[in-house]
Amino acid sequence: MPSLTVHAGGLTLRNPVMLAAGILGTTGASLRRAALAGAGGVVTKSLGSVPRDGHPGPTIVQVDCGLLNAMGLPNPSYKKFQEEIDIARTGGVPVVASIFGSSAEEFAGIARGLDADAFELNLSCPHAEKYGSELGRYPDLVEAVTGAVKAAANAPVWVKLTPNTADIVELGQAAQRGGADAVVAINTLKAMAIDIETGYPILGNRFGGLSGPAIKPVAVRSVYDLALRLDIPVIGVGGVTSWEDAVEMIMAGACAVQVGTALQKGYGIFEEISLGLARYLERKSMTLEDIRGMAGRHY
Ligand code: RRO
Repeated sequence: MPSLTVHAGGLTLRNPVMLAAGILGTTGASLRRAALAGAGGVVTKSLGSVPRDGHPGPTIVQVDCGLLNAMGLPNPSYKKFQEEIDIARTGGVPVVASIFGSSAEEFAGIARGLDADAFELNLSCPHAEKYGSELGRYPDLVEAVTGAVKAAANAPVWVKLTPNTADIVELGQAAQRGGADAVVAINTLKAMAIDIETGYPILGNRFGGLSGPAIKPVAVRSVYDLALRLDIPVIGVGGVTSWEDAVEMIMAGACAVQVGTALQKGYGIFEEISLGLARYLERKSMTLEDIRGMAGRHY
């Protein structure tokens, strides 16, 4: 079987199929389980500087084409999560801490106080006042936050970008100027659902983020544009459900992919995607490097 090892944004991954932020990342045990099930790396639920309950329920609704969530950044604070990261690390793969704040200083403070294998800056949650895309849609703020965390952190810094913008490449370029080791594209698309019997929005927060198969073409296009224009690696996330999706994302230019909503199928998804990817490469007599960015070389 061809090697699936990748060097992505300052980390070495035994395979390019990672657990995405926000899914099963709330305990060390579930992160470890994803690692033992075959994930090449795992990302925690986003961590802030103080404990947070999140939005009122309902916080998740299944729609025809994917999943709509407005969790609202619930987390016990980064200080209380260090022991979970230490447990997650016993799974034997890199543990990436997703972090959020409302200013460059708050982000930097968390990165300084947390021991993780890399940081993924959440500059893209689509539905939290003062956080996420409320900062992350401004290139100057993306650059400032990235620069502050790079100066504070002793681990690689990845920046997760929002698709809820006119030009995601501008945001990627800002992250690159700030010194990011990689960008991660994309977070969820701002969306909503309405109960037609009552006329009420279904989510407690009214608006939420759409994930799953519906957003995969948006993610593929975003990864493609970013990979063509940036010098730093791009990690692809958004609707990856099968090994074919992973191949498509890598052909768009991704070094690695993250799987979130498809975890509804169970932990077996990691091995299923890795195995499918390896068999595909073997059948085509190609390596991961051969197919990475292939779609961009045809024009
Ligand atoms: O917690 C959430 O509601 C959430 C976050 Br932090 C995010 O980045 N993306 C998302 O869809 N939901």
